[in-house]
Amino acid sequence: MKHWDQFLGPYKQAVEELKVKLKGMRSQFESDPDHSPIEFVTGRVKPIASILDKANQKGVPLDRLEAEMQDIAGIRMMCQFVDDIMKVVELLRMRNDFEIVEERDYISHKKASGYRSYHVVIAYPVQTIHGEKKILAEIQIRTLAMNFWATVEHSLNYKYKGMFPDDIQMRLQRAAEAAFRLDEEMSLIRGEIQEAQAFFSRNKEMQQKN
Ligand code: 0O2
Repeated sequence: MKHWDQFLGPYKQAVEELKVKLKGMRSQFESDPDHSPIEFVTGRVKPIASILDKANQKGVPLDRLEAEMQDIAGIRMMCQFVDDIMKVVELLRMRNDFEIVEERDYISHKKASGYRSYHVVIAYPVQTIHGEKKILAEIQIRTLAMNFWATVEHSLNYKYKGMFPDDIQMRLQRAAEAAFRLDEEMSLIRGEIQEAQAFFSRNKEMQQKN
């Protein structure tokens, strides 16, 4: 257990630091006339049981985890609109506090499961008492609709261990299509939504001042 604490320490630190930094990007948009492409940010360190399961499934020896498992540190950035996703990716590409090592576009190329999301794998330098340590972290960028579907599918996957009964499989596929259509519809009335949101936050500001 002490070994796991030591191994996961830099990942925990990376997740905490990245959450502060990427939430900071959202706060900066609050004082900017542009609409924030980031709705909210979450992060987690993969639980030990999931690390072991995935290593087992993929045949990764435990001494290769650091080099081969890219999502022990995981960050999610949620957006309102599909177009916001590439804006967030551009913002990540401009940063110089980490290096992008890989990008996976499951939006243009959705997975057979119906999963959609944009993954950016980064090498993030963590400062430790033994010096700098670069760790891999995966940033998943998705819309609220994509996140809803992925969260539900993930729970069902956990229950059925990937062996979905036919009716559930069919419903999940239909739900994935519905989430896709929801994203399309929201994109079409994006201007209206943003105007209403700007009006709402101006009103809130005025009320706070009075
Ligand atoms: P958790 O519990 O989220 O940590 P592979 O497992 O081979 O598909 P690989 O090579 O690690 O994946 O890379 P990938 O697909 O870019 O990233 C894996 C992570 O993406 C998963 O982590 C999920 O978070 C998410 N993901 C990928 N495919 C799906 C999917 O079909 N459904 C859902 N709900 N999420 C998906 P873990 O380790 O599976 O899980």
